Amino acid sequence: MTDQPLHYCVEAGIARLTLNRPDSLNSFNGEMHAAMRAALKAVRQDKSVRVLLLTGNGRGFCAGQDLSDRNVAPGAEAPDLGESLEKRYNPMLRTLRDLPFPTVCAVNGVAAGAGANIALACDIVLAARSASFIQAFCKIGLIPDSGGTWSLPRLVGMARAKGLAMLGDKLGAEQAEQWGLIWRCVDDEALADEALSLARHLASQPTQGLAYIKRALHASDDNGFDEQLDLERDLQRLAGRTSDYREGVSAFMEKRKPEFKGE
Ligand code: T3D
Repeated sequence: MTDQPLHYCVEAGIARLTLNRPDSLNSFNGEMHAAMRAALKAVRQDKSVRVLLLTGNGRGFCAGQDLSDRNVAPGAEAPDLGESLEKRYNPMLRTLRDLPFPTVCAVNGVAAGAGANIALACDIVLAARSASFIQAFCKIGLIPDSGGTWSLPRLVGMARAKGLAMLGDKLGAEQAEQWGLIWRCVDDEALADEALSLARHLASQPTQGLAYIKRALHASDDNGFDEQLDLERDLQRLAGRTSDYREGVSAFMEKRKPEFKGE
């Protein structure tokens, strides 16, 4: 690993992003935000990318905002945290959530504050058994951001969302799986391999179809049943026009393994 705050590479359709400020548990400072912004822009523009795999280097996944970047000395002007969200966190979260292919997060250690909610914004979250999720915001007088107030009640229900957000307790990966906060918890030593093999599998699937699944599930947050049926009709129409649909049906009929191109 170099000392760049973020490592980014694309290989075999998988864009791999690794947060790399291990001494501060990969917390976000201005430099890391800039690197993330550039990497997400590159990911969106690279037509070869079919999956994003996000993880962290060292013993933590991400501890959210780098608090050493905030001047809270007596008499110092209060920082405009709204501006920080508007300019940095919110665009990152919007881009991450809207990527037109699956995003996988391999939570290798503690995920706290914005770090927890960045992980939860990914489509499929795997966590090492020793990892944990902490809505640390309340402990410093803040509210869960990076989509936390939106995703937590949807993932675990309001009672647990309130407990997590207002108590800021550490939620272990096993319990996070049991509560439905994440997809799966795996042994620490298996995390990297499992995440990569999941990413490889997804990269070999009908990417356009997966993008439509994502769009439909996201839209279900706002739609009523009728609107959702209409959306399913429209997206299925588009899915039925992809070459991967043809390939899927042909392969089934010919009793062979499909070769999806992501188109
Ligand atoms: O400001 C805005 O722009 C608004 C947006 C806010 C978004 C947010 O994310 S607000 C929430 C910020 N994050 C936190 O409040 C979490 C702070 N960290 C912790 O509570 C703990 O570090 C953990 C529970 C995550 C892990 O605890 P532990 O005991 O495993 O590790 P540690 O010893 O506390 O941390 C290890 C090192 O990382 C340590 O540095 P040192 O002493 O070895 O030099 C610690 O200071 C540093 N570190 C951890 N988190 C942060 C951090 N340094 C700066 N900022 C951090 N967030």
